[in-house]
Amino acid sequence: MPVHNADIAAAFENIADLLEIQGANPFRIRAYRNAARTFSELSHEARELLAAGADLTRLPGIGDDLAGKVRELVDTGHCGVLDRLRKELPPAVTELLRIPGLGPKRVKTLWHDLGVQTVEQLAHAAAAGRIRLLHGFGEKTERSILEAVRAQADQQRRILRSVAAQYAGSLQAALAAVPGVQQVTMAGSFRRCCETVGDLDLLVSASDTAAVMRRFTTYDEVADVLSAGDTRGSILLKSGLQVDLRVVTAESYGAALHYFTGSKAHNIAIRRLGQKQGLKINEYGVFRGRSRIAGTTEASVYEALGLPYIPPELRENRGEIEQAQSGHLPQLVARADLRGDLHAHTRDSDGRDTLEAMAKAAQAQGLSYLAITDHSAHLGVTHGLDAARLRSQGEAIDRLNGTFSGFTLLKGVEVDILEDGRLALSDTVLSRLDVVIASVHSHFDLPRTRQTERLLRALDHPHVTLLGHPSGRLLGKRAPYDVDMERVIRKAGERGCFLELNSQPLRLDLNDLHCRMARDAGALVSINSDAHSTFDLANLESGVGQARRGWLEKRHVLNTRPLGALRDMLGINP
Ligand code: DGT
Ligand code: CA
Ligand code: CA
Ligand code: ZN
Repeated sequence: MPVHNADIAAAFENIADLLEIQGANPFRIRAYRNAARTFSELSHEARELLAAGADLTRLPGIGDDLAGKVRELVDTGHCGVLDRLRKELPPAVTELLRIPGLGPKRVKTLWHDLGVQTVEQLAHAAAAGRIRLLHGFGEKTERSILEAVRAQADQQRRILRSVAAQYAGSLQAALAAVPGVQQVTMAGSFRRCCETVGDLDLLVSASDTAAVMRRFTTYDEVADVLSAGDTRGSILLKSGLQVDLRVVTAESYGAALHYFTGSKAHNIAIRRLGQKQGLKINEYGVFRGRSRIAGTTEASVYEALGLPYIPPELRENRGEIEQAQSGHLPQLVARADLRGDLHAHTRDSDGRDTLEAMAKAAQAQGLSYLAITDHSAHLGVTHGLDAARLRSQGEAIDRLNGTFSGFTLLKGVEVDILEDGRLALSDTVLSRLDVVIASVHSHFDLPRTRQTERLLRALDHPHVTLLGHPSGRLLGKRAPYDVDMERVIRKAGERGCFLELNSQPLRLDLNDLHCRMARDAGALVSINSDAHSTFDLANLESGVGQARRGWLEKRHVLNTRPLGALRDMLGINP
């Protein structure tokens, strides 16, 4: 069974957790956590990179030792260190660490004093009032543990789209290889480019239905076959991801694709619109009385209703049907529209690659400019740049730019927004740069009014170009900070500042609704990779998916501008 990046990340997270409960060296623990993050965000499968002879030590935070463990996992499906740790500790104990408020010390106490080893046992103990009796715990802690357990149960049912994509690809390929298969598409929330998916919905058209079902239920990553009929089935993959399959004839493929792409709200609205025109719409086609008038392609379904094709990212019943009716659907931005990227790190701060390597990779991705925006020197940021180091990086950029043709590195920084909204670098330093990204990396839990004032003040700063990852959320890990985002977005529009759509799979920040708010407020959005290595430039693809969900067109996206126009907009001298 092939090992996916998500498996590697999970193994490393597990090792880190177990080491943490054992009270191991914090640096060692951090190394595993960083490695887990690297693999969970990597857009290429490690096993494919290895097969292609790539050197994994070029990835952020991966040295020889960790690269060796990845190879071991890929080759054998096991990791010796993890197996050993698991013998020393009950594995479910690590799940307790994921409950907000429970660190290794408390987990150890719960385990030793109450024998609590699983989240379920934890919930029982909390409900029975046994936790408040422990040393270092109180009634309040007990209550928040119970709440956290419930919140986590809701959250954990969904997985990142970028992670699901790793499983989707190989499954689709396996089914596409079955003789008689014509089309294979991942429908559902996956096709609508949602940030997270509850399950995968696979649609296949084939002449031999039984062969497709056989291949599906015997796929080598199946943990459990939940159901298997003639034309529909559901499996649970070993990763815990559920996949629903529908097999249809080529004739009704379009209607089925429309139905299973959803969203449910969009489907219902479309069906209602059909009813008004005397049409019946279901997953087999569009019918007038007994005659079938459309359904072979998705476009034909919309056409039968007198509508233009509505892209999947818009299908949330958020006004797209009305806009389609009046001929005002947005012309959504596409990856090919991006001319550059305004957020990237190098090994000068916490990135992995050199200026030159980042430039080459960006050029290979079809970009004509890349802003280098390493972190500012500040408390808690490792290797942040101060004025002197920024200056010498700028000189290196000038030298390199002299050697490129058709490509330009821009000079920038990602500067911390301090607690009170001031920036961590002086005006003089900032004024010399082309791109200043202001980001919050601390004090996430200020009260709403103070957090809002803080961001507004940062946007008022004359040298700020972009507000970085504006809400600060990490999908499934950290909630957005409490801030009046509407006001922040309006302010950016008024001030002529730009808002980042950070494309890291864990961030995708701005979210879709905020993108749309930015569009309405006249604040341009910059779709940025926030690359910490050359591999991460591929993040831009996810960012574009999110931007499309937010109704953004090419004109609403700052980095669709060619360099000359961008320079004019940012007031940079060539
Ligand atoms: P998810 O899986 O929670 O991320 O979201 P979806 O949108 O993929 O939802 P899912 O997997 O339950 O169903 C896939 C699509 O099938 C959904 O987007 C629309 C269609 N569908 C499912 N149930 C219904 C229904 O009761 N009525 C209609 N009209 N469509 C449905
Ligand atoms: Ca789904
Ligand atoms: Ca489903
Ligand atoms: Zn960054």
